[in-house]
Formats: sequence, structure tokens, C-alpha cells
Amino acid sequence: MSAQIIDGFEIARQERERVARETALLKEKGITPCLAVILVGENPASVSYVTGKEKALAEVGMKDKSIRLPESTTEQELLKIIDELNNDKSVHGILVQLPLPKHIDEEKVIMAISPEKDVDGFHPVSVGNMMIGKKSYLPCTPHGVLVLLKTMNIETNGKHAVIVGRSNIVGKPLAILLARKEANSTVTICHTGTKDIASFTKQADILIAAVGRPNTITADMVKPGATVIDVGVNRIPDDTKKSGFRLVGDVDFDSVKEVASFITPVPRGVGPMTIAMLMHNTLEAALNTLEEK
Ligand code: L34
Repeated sequence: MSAQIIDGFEIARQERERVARETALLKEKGITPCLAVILVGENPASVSYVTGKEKALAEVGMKDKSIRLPESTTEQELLKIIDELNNDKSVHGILVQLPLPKHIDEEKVIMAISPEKDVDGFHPVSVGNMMIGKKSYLPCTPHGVLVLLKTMNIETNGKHAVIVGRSNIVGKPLAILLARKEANSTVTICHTGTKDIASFTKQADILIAAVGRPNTITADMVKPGATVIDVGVNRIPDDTKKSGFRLVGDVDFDSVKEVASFITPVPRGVGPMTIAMLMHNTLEAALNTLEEK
């Protein structure tokens, strides 16, 4: 029997609908949530993701203060813009799309964003608060994965979650979130230093691939009946497509779907959830200013 496909596109749409309703209520109180998405350069994948974020902002009724900067932008110029946005009371959230051009220090840039406006949840203050279970902006992709599991009624309590990939954006925070009491999973992190990755992935009730390399997870690595979440978004050259490429995840979808019980597709799986959870965080950021008053 073939796995049930987790419709991230539809679940993200429902999330945005909920955020739109709450945004409308907040606007009645005189506050319009506002996000500034900063894109430096023209990396085609980043342009696509940032465009998706801008579309979502319009859809949920938020204000869009996004800024597109040339590849040649200096670190100092970028830091100055962030500083201005930090001090702009009308802006609730700031996000700098990664990766940045090589001549800009990503860590420095992330550190420059005021933690109150860090809707990505990448600032050390946000990461630290999440780590110790204090209220914080949850990083959008890991949060999106949790919402997918919850919406599909997939049990996490007492389950073994195996995460392949240890990035600061996905693998590490997702491990923390799944190990928290609320999710209560037992977590294993696999990475490039892991010997015999398959021996771990085969034990997974919930298998999460966040590597950024196609076909990393094949059917023989998956326990029958497992839930497989594919966080990878890889562009593969494809002459039959108008764009010249197609999107694939880290999971060999066609073979793995015959073994798993639930699986996310790429596209229309985790990707749209990342954007939906960003809308959620921006709403939170605006609500937080209401509490300060
Ligand atoms: N600062 N940088 C910062 N924050 C983030 O949260 C991100 N990320 C990752 C890359 N850099 C970032 C994103 O926005 C990945 N990411 C992201 C966002 C949206 C989608 C995928 C990744 C998405 O919408 N994917 C669609 C297909 C989009 C397309 O056609 O290109 C999907 O259905 O998977």
C-alpha cells in the first residue's frame, strides 16, 4: 500500500487563513503587522522563496516593507539598513534571506537583528530561549514540520525521530523541538560523520531528511509504516521544463512512498509551511507590541 501524502500546500493555506483572520482582528485595534524581508543578490531559489513570502504577506493582509539589494551591497550597508529597521516602530519583523553573498558575514548579520523582531528565530537569544523552553520565535521550517505532524494526527509521544542533517536552520532546532515535553519524541541526529546512516534511519518512526542532496533517503533505509518528512528543496536541471529545472527533495519519493505510511512531497510539502509559519511569527511579533503598551 502506498503512503498517504501530507498536503503541505493545503495545510499551509489553512495556517495562512487562520493568521489572516487574527490579523484582521489586530488591524481593528490599529496595528497592522509588518515584515521586512531583505534579499541581497539574485540567487534564483532565494528570489523564488522571497517572492513567495511577499505574496503571503499580501494574502494575510500584512504590510510588506521588503527590500531587494544588489549583490554588491557591503556588509556595512546591510547592517545599517538592519539598524534602521530595528528602530522603526512600524516594522514588527525583520528577515534576511540566506544564503548571503560570500563577502558578508551571516553570523554578524543575524546578530544585528533585534531579538524582538527576529521572526526567523535565528538570533542566539531566540535559539537560547527555545533551547530552555522559554517563549521565543520558533524557526519557521522546524515549526512547520511540527504543525504538519500535528495536523495529520501523527503521534510523536514516545516515538523515535531520526533527523538526517544538523544545520542551524533545520536539523538542530528540530531535534530540540521534537525532544521537548510537548512532542516527547526520542531523537537521533545523523550527519556526515555518522557511520552506517541506514542502521539509524531504519529505526525511525519519524524520519526527517534535511540534507540538501537528492536521493539521500532510499526505500531500503526506511522502516515500513514510518512517517517521512522531506525538508530538502533541490533544483535539478530538466530540459523538458520551461524553467529548465525541476524540484526534488532529499528523499527518493517514488520508492519511499511504497514503504512509508505518511510522506511529504517536494514541492508542496514542507516549503509552503516555512512561509506560513513566518506569517504566524510576524503576527506574534505585532501582538507582542500590543502587550507592551
Ligand atoms: N533567513 N533564509 C532565512 N529564512 C528562511 O526561512 C529561509 N528558508 C530556507 C532558505 N533560506 C532562508 C526559506 O525561506 C528555505 N526556505 C524556503 C521557503 C519556501 C520554500 C522553500 C524553501 C517554498 O515555498 N517551496 C515551494 C517551492 C518553491 C519554488 O518553486 O521554488 C515548495 O512547494 O516546496
